[in-house]
Amino acid sequence: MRKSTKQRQTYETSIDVSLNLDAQAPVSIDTGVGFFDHMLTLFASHGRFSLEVKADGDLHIDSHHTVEDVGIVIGQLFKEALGDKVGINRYGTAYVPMDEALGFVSLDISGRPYLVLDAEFTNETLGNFDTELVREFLQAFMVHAGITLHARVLYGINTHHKIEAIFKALGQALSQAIKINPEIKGVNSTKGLLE
Ligand SMILES: [Mn+2]
Repeated sequence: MRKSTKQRQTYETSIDVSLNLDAQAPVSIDTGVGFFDHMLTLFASHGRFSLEVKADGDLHIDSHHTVEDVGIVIGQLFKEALGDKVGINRYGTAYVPMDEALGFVSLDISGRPYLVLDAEFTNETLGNFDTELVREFLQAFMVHAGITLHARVLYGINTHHKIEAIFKALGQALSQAIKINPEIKGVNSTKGLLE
């Protein structure tokens, strides 16, 4: 089974995460940041993987440390659960419409972290979630997972819809990329290694 679990404790956050790439349940998210919980739930359910997150962060400051640190741990768990990456598709791409907004994600589980994010949000906050933390989450996740990640909101009006489209697209692209493909012998690289 491709699964991994981790507890991480700092002076800013205390985080407990379990990931199973080969199960679709349970998905249970509790970070104290409602909108972020909503996004991670969509991320996991569209990604078709099981994800349990319990985070206690310094929300009396703001949601920055909590969102960033959860991104770090989820990224680490993906890297660990994927192991040597033998047989996985490696690439995934998804367009996701959410009413008037259209989100796009294309990614490569390459071992080379790189983020391209092209998105603008009108609302600075959604509940106690700062919308600039979308970048912080993606940055933390892709660095620690070793993923080349391109994310874009092509158009849209409503900030909630725009961010939701990105997280659903991220889940769907990941679900393709992590899938074991019987046609792929070894790792999907002419180099023979995905670090
Ligand atoms: Mn929603």
